[in-house]
Formats: sequence, C-alpha cells, structure tokens
Amino acid sequence: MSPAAGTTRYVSCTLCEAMCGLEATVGADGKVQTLRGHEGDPLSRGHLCPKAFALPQIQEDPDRLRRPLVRGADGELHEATWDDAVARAVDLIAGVQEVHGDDALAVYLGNPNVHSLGALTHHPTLVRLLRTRNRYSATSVDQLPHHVVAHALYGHQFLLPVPDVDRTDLLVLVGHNPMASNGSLWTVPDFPQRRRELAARGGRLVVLDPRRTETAAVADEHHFVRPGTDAMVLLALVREVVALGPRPAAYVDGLDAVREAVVPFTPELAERMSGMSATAVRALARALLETPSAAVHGRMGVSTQGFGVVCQWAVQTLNILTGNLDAPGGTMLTTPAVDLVGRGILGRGGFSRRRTRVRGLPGFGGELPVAALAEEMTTPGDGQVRALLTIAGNPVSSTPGGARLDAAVAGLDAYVAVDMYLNETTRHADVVLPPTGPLERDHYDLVFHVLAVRDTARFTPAPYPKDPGGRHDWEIARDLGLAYLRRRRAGGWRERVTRAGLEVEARLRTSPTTQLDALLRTGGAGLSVKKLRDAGPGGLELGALRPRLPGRLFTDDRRVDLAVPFVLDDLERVLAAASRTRDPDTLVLVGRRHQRDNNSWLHNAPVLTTGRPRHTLHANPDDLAVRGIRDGDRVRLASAAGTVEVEVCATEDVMRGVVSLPHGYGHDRDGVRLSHATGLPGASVNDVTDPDVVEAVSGNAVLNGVPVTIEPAY
Ligand SMILES: Nc1nc2c(c(=O)[nH]1)N[C@H]1C(S)=C(S)[C@@H](COP(=O)(O)OP(=O)(O)OC[C@H]3O[C@@H](n4cnc5c(=O)[nH]c(N)nc54)[C@H](O)[C@@H]3O)O[C@H]1N2
Ligand SMILES: Nc1nc2c(c(=O)[nH]1)N[C@H]1C(S)=C(S)[C@@H](COP(=O)(O)OP(=O)(O)OC[C@H]3O[C@@H](n4cnc5c(=O)[nH]c(N)nc54)[C@H](O)[C@@H]3O)O[C@H]1N2
Ligand code: SF4
Ligand SMILES: [Mo]
Repeated sequence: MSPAAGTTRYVSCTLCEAMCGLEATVGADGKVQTLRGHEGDPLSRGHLCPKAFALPQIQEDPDRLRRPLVRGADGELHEATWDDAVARAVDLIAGVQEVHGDDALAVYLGNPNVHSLGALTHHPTLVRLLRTRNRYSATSVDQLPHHVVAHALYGHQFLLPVPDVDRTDLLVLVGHNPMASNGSLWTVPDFPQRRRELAARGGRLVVLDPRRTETAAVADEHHFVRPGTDAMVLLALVREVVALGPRPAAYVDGLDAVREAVVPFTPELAERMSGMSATAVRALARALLETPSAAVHGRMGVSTQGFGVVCQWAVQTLNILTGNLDAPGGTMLTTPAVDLVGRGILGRGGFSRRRTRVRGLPGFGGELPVAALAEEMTTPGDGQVRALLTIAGNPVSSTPGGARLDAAVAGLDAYVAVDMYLNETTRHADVVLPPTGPLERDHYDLVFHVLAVRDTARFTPAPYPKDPGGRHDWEIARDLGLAYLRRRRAGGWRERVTRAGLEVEARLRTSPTTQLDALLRTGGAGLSVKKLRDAGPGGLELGALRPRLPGRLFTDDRRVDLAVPFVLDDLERVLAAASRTRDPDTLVLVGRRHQRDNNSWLHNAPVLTTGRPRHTLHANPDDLAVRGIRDGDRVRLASAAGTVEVEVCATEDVMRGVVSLPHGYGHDRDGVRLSHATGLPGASVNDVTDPDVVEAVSGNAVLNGVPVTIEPAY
C-alpha cells in the first residue's frame, strides 16, 4: 500500500540509544502500514534498523499485558482493577517494610526506564519515597565504570564525552560493536553511513575486539584482544603516548604520577597478554598523537569486565593526553536543551559509605551493585531483602547468577512488577502493573540528547491515543506513590516526611510533558514544548558539538587530576593478572549483541525472530577440534557459577581461547515459555556468568572474560 493511503505519524524510536526519528503511515484500521526513517530528522537523517519494526508489533501484540494481574489464593495471576491492584501492591510493599524495616524492600530499575520520559520524571521520585537503600539498576551490569571514572576525572558521573564521529580522522573502538548495537553512551544513529563518511574524508576506523564483529568487518584495522586484557593494551598506549610527547590541556594535572604508574606496562607485556602485537600498539599510540583528530571509545567489552574502571580511565586518559578531549573530531561533551547535568537534576554521583550488607560491595550514585541482589535476599539477618519492586526489568535474565536470583525471587514475601510482559522475573510477581506501550506516550529523550553526536531537541507527541483503560508508567508511579504515602502516614510516618511528602505529591501528580515544559522554559534558551512541536517532527537542530571545558567541569578546583588514587592502586591488580599463567584448557566467555535482539525481551516479535538461530555458542574451530566437538554439536558450557547446554557454531570470527554467547535468552525456565518469548528459547548466559566475581573498584558485573569449559553434551 502506498504511504499516501494512510495518515502520517512521527515516532521517536525508544528501543536503543540511537534515538531514531521515524515516519509511519497508519491506515483506517489504526495499524501501521509503512515505517521508515524520517529523512528530515537532523540527528538520525532517515536511519532505522530492523528493531524499529517491533514498535508497531508491541502496539498490537496480543501477548502484551493491558490490565493488572494479582496473584490469588489459588496461586495464579488473575486480572484485577487498577484500584485493587495498586492497593494490593502497596499493602505488600509497605506491609513488609513496616515489619522488617525500610531496607527489606529492594528496587530494580531496568534498561527501558532510561528510554521513557515518564519513567525519568516519575520513577526517581517514587523510589526516593520508598526510602530503601537497596536500590539496584541495570547500571551495574553495564556502564558503572564510566560513571565512576567521569566522577573522578570530571566531577560528575554524567560528564561522558562522546566521539565527535562526524569530524574525526581516527576512530578507535574498544569492546564496542555499533554496527549491531547502534552505539552506546554515544547516540550515533546511522553508524554505517557515518562510518562511510569517515572513510570518504580519508579517516580511519580501528577496532579492538576478541571477535571479528560486524564493526571489525568494516574497520581499516581490527586487532583481536584476549578478553580481560585490554587494560594492558590501553596502559601500554598511555605509556607510549607519554613517552612520545603528551599534549594535555592546561587544566590537566597528574601527568607525572601517570608517567610513573604506567612504566611496567610495556607494549611487549601487552602483546604477551592480549595477543595484539607490540608493533601495532606502538603504531596506534603514534597515530593517536599524530592524526589531526582522534577519538577512543570503549564500551561493554571494556566496562563489564574485570578491569572496567582501569580501562575506562585509560580511555579517557588517552583522549586527554593526545589533546583530543573537548576538541572537534575528538571526544566532546554535548550542550543539551535540557541540561540535566548543568542544572544539578542528575546528581554528581560518587561512592557512598553504604555498602551491600552481605559482601560489602560499594555503593555509587545512590545504588548498590546488582550482582549482590540474590545474596541480600537469601542471607538471613537484619536488613535482609524480603520484598522486591522491579520496573521495566528482567534481572533473572540480565544479571549474573540468574538461576540463583530466580530461586531467591521465588522465595520472597512480596514482589510487585511494573512491566507489560511476563518475563523470567516478573512471572514470580504477586502484582503486575502493565504500562501503556511506547507508541502511546509523548517522548522527549532526556538522557540520550546528553550523549548525542549533535545537539538537537526533538519532542514527539504520542503517535497513538492512549488505551482508555490503560495507565502510563508515570501514572502507575503516581498511584503507587500516593497510595504508599497515605499508608505510611497512617502508620505514623507523619513527623518525618510531611513537608517533603507534599512536594513529592505535587511532583507525582504533574505529567511528564508538563515537567518537560517547565525544564525547557527555565533552561535559558527560551524553549518550550510548544516551540519544539512547532519546529516540526525532527525538532530543533542546535548544531555540532562545541568545546565545553574547563567551564563544564564539576571538580572543586575546575581541573582534571589524572592521578585518581583508586585507579593507580588498582594497577597492582592488573600487574598481578599479567604474572599469572593461563591454563590452556580454560576458555573465556564473552557476550555479543545481534542487530535484531533487544536485551531480554521482544523474542516474541515475528519480525525479529525469523532466520537462523542466533543464540548459538560461537567458538573457534581449532578450540572445538582439540575437544572433539563439531559445528552444530550440543555442548555443556560450564563456569564456577553454573552450567547450560547450548549448540555450537564454529567460526573463525572469534579468536582462539574465546567463546561467545549472547544474553537475553533462556526463555524455557521450568519448561514455561513466557508471553514475551514465543520465538527463540536458547539458554541464559547469565546462568554461567558469576555473581561472586565483580569488578574490584566499582562492583560492576563481570559479564565478559568469564573462565569456562566446554564438553560434548551427550
Ligand atoms: N551476560 C550479559 N548480561 C547482560 C548484558 C550483556 O551484555 N551480557 N547486558 C546488560 C545490559 S547493558 C543491560 S542494559 C541489561 C538490560 O537488562 P534489563 O534491565 O533487565 O532490561 P531488559 O532486558 O531490556 O528488560 C526489559 C523489560 O522491561 C519491559 N519494558 C519495556 N518497555 C517498558 C516500559 O516502557 N515500561 C515498563 N514498565 N516496562 C517496559 C519489557 O517488557 C521487559 O520485560 O542487561 C544486562 N545483562
Ligand atoms: N541490537 C541491539 N542493540 C542494542 C542492544 C541490544 O540488545 N540489541 N542493547 C543496547 C544496550 S542496553 C547497550 S548497553 C549497548 C551495548 O553496545 P555494545 O557495547 O556494542 O555491546 P556488545 O555487543 O555487548 O559488546 C561489545 C563488544 O565487546 C566485545 N568484548 C567482550 N569482551 C571484551 C574484552 O575483554 N575486550 C574487548 N576489547 N572487547 C570485548 C564483544 O565481543 C562485543 O563485540 O547496545 C544497545 N543496543
Ligand atoms: S537504531 Fe533501530 S532500535 Fe535504535 S533507535 Fe534506531 S530504529 Fe530504533
Ligand atoms: Mo545496556
């Protein structure tokens, strides 16, 4: 059918960080007829990826929950009214807290929260109201080391420079695969085209990854790096840059301490540990200094691994010492229309004195590492977690030690989930509160405008009317929050929170769009929701990234001190790892993402689940041959933490000694296939990743570089 047959609606895709602007035509039956990238969008320029087609699927999905579910006396979930379900949810949560203390409730905020305006305006308010220190989120299975390093160097956890991809001459990606993931902590829609433009202006792309990824395949140079050894490579690069003649800005301190600290990290050591040749390390260091502009970006592969903090520090230090931080074509900070950082709406972050009760893992930015969640539930004593609230999350599938967490969640006194699907975690809930879908709500991207390769501001009104019987995430937060306040006040909470409570009530009652409007109006640029609407579906183009330093620094002295004590201390651990010999029988496990997977959900979307199975274990043919395993065999993949059975796929695209399994699968738990996953079952890699091994500085999960063995499964 031609696009002219329907009415045109504009959509901001919320399924990944690329924030693409889409154009849909909708027929008389209300269904999307065509969907394409909006050519006029100043940021995404017409791009879209296959995942976008899941958006209309979510809208119409018969599997999607549209009314609340409450567990009855029969042990089963039954539909209930919103009033009854909210009342039951608050009864359960507050009931546990009143008996066992506020910390007996744990909250997990999952990934889609950062992609939803209403979640961002309302969930922090709700969570603060619940007054528990047991706050967890996807941050500690993802980018926590980035925040730790940004706070230490720049004074604010969200001062995260992004590669200025449209002007750079040399882009170095470490443990990052934007050809499949579309970029991360770097909103870079249409990476494939931007990569072509880089080539057309004579620029180069270098990739360091233990797999020959989709991005490595289009790179000028790809170096296999043994998982978990990047720290040695990055520190060797720092060492070489320091020796060749560093060019830090005038506001940078600590060079002498860095020079001394990196002495042991020679390119030869890097080669021995990582497999990347010393010659290549030296050449890359020289190129970083001598190319007119260069940007190094490291993501999941160098964040969710044993030396995540050292790696992220070394990445920043390389950009700083080569004079590329804050320079066009280097790594730059944004100037967003809603400046969450500058206006203090997002906290500066920092380590807190609060640690996890059982293992003593550090708290950062008001949250605790999620790798500790299961033990906090199962270890008796004061402060034991007995109730759970998850919002847009599936920690049983998404966090290490999934099987252990699965059992722990099943044993809780109370569990409330805000989610539109039953997943491996929410299936255990006593109450499920399902929000409206992504096409039923207004959108402005509060988070990813802060991380984008151009400054733009796009507001998209809800492309579809809201389901009249449905509630938005923010309305669920409002209703839970108000009912919770009533209940706790009735229980004698009054004297502690009356004044704060009134403010909280007002905030909970104010819609996200109204809150956004206030943020825009008070932002100094004279913007408003109306002005953004009037600007058209692509929003406002505010231009290329501009230098912001040192004015943007949040450090007390407005300077950057490279000599971060906890980083320099941790170099001992890197050296110790370099002195251990490797057991030739042990393989190391890494993850991967596919263009048509989206973390742990949407495995019921037909547009995303056709084709060859994607959840196979990729392994190098030589590693299989020595074990008598053939392509297509089923194997037992085992770590210190657990075992799964998977099918292997032999491929030269992973280096020897490495196997790779994507996360977000394993939908056949207890033989039950859930509504969000009618397509591909697979096994959950997080039944193998080990919650007992975390990154030493931050407590971030180690999802890459997990020692494993494989053997035939017959
Ligand atoms: N081994 C391994 N594990 C990993 C990773 C890895 O690379 N390897 N990656 C990690 C990373 S980076 C992340 S971010 C996490 C993600 O893991 P989670 O934080 O668990 O997030 P998702 O898997 O995206 O789960 C999303 C859930 O939110 C629901 N949902 C979707 N949209 C909305 C909404 O608007 N409102 C509400 N209330 N619910 C919604 C979906 O139905 C789904 O059930 O996984 C991590 N886990
Ligand atoms: N299609 C799709 N896109 C997504 C998502 C999705 O699920 N599907 N999820 C979104 C989310 S939440 C995030 S956080 C981003 C993540 O985006 P990416 O950072 O691109 O994520 P990954 O592909 O998991 O990991 C990057 C690479 O790290 C490599 N790696 C593993 N261990 C090491 C190591 O020790 N050293 C080095 N150098 N490399 C290593 C892996 O081989 C992999 O190629 O993607 C987002 N975009
Ligand atoms: S790259 Fe794909 S999933 Fe990401 S925002 Fe664009 S269309 Fe959506
Ligand atoms: Mo993520």
